[in-house]
Amino acid sequence: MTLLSLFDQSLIQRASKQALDFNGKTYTFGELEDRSNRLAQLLIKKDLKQGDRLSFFLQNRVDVIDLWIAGVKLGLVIVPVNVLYRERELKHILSDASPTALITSKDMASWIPQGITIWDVDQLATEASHESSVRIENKVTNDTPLSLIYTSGTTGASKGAVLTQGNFLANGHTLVSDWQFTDKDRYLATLPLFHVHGLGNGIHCWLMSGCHMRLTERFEHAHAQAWFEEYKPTVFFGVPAMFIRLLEIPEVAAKAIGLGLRLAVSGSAPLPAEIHGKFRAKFGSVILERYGMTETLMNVSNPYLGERRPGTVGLPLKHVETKICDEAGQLVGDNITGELWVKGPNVCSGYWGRPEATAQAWIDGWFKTGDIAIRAADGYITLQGRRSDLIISGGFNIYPREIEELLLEQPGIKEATVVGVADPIRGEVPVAYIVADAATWDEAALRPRLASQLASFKLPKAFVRVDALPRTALGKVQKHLLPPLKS
Ligand code: MCA
Ligand code: AMP
Repeated sequence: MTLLSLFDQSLIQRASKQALDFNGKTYTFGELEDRSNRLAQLLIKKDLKQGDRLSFFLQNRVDVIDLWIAGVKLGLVIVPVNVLYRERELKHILSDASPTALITSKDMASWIPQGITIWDVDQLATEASHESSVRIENKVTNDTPLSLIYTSGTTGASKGAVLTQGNFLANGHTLVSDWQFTDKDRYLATLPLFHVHGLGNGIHCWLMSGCHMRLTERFEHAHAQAWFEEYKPTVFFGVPAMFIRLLEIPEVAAKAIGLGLRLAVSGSAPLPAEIHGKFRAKFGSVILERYGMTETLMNVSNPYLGERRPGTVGLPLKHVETKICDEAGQLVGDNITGELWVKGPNVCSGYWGRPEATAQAWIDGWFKTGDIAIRAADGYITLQGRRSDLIISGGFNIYPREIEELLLEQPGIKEATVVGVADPIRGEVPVAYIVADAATWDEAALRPRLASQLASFKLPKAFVRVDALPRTALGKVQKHLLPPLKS
């Protein structure tokens, strides 16, 4: 079984079935097969070979899907980049992954560093439309890398997780069967396609099951009610911030939406049990929470049939082994807190060009997630935090060190530390505590400077000036001793 053979159950066997609507246009699976074939023909003419990296910096659009399917056929390595990233963040990823080109759109061009080969997405689509629609298939196996997805893992520097076709196959195949996808489903896709939640889960469940997908450029809470009412999805995948936004929908409308929604999946950040309860009361739909990582795709999920227990991430998926270990790597018993380790065909085998970071995270085939977890006697796993000081805001990850380093480059800032503070919608938002020269400190000038160099979700929501940062005798900042934010 290959990833493409599973896609073919839709691309070939359901060729005339409606597959997708996006921005008022509709596409059958057969049309997607042709579009990706034409793009693959063009990419070959542009001299791309199996194993070459090709990056995209795009909002959700059908061209991202064409690129992904063409990548599977040709054995390319697709490198997605978060659209909210700015020059500094792009520079790191693009110099690390060294893709042949970055596919982007004109409106995004101003954020792209000099010296990068750019292919305009619209021009590429026009060129591809003149190509033959005959399929080119390179010899790929389940071990062929398909994507380099950047994540910070358990340490600061952003690293590319090398995910293979087999990793995506294992993940998608399990989710389609465990979550009981059929070709009758209607999946509302608002998650970004540059992260594994929207891409690895959403796109793969759709293509493997042959269901229908309505894709939006992004999630916009002002439109969410209308989207649900008009499209009537049976399936929705979201991050907690999206479910919190959906609670703004009035009671009667929410009940009607909930009637048709057989599967609402939350992940990427903790879903407060309170939101789980409120959603159930309002929509009559019980959110299914699951847990994954970029490096591993999905590991643990509440069951489709059976108890979806609020505040927990459920049970290991059927192809995944899990264990909870202490600092020394020894198993701990049930109801004892430890680090979650995972193993399975969904887990990638390492970071691109970083043998040391790979050796630190993978031990005897087990991946150390850095997530702190506890397992109940009946097997349900609850996440309790992380070993690192990762902040998750609206489902996007923020590594404090990256912002701290940038702050220290700014005039007048002598010391800086960044922490996550609770936010009712996004879960957490970053706040900076700084020691700065009174004479040169200028917050009004600092904000736009940082905004041009950081994704918007990483921009500190407040700057708190303190006389000194609380430190241990060894100089490590004690974040828990920082003064609370004044409201
Ligand atoms: C968000 N923003 C965007 C986009 N998404 N801007 C342009 N294009 C986008 N696609 C910006 C907004 O401009 C705004 O910036 C801020 O983000 C919040 O937007 P708002 O409309 O107020 O949205 P919200 O209602 O607060 O909801 C935020 C969101 C967003 C749409 C839920 O956080 C989001 O898309 N999250 C999904 C993240 C995700 O897919 N994570 C999966 C990672 P400003 O702040 O300047 O106003 S994969 C993963 O974690 C693992 C593997 C897993 O388990 O899934
Ligand atoms: P990423 O680096 O984007 O792959 O993010 C992966 C991290 O998101 C995991 O290590 C967890 O800390 C977090 N995460 C994913 N799903 C959940 C969940 N359901 N509950 C809590 N945290 C989650």
